Amino acid sequence: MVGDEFQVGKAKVCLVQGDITEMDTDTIVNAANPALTEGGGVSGTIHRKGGPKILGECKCIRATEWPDGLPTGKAVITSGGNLKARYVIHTVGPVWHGGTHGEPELLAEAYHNSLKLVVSKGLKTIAFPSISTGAYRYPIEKASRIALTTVKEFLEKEDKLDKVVFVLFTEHDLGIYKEAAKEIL
Ligand code: AR6
Repeated sequence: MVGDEFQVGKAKVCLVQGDITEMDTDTIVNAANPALTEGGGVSGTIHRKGGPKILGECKCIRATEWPDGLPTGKAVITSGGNLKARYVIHTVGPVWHGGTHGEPELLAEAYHNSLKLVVSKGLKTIAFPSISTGAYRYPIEKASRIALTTVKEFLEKEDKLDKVVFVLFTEHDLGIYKEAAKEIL
């Protein structure tokens, strides 16, 4: 471990504070809504900075693959439009309803399905925001543990990824992920 960088299997797991739309990883992950519309939060910024190409591809995916909306926990991929990242993976995290409505499993699925998708496309580096911990109100202490555990378990079995970055928007959120990472990674 060097600073906020951890080695898990063949990959590095990094924890950084910042804006995910500035990342130059192969792909960044969007905390999307089932309709795959612009929305607010990280999604709003991705669409605003990435330009209309991303939304156009999202509309096409909705129409052809998920006419009733992307179910919670699933993930799809579009190009990165004007972003530095070449691709955006759109996944829907669970809305927090107290934790007894399958939220932990669904949050783990959102991370797991994003990782599976990036590997299936032959991509090597991925950056995640803290899915569900904004508008969807998932408590970040709990969510950070699920995020890190899911990534760790995936990387222990899968050796095709080089780097997984968690981009936390605030210093406070970064601190919570760092504490969880000390124990988990
Ligand atoms: N870079 C990194 N993290 C960010 C950024 C950014 N540019 N902007 C916000 N965050 P949220 P959710 C953090 O609400 O909870 C949308 O409207 C933010 O501080 O973006 O999964 C969608 O359309 C928080 O820690 O996603 C959905 O309707 C984290 O990203 C809904 O919100 C997630 O916050 C999804 O809610």
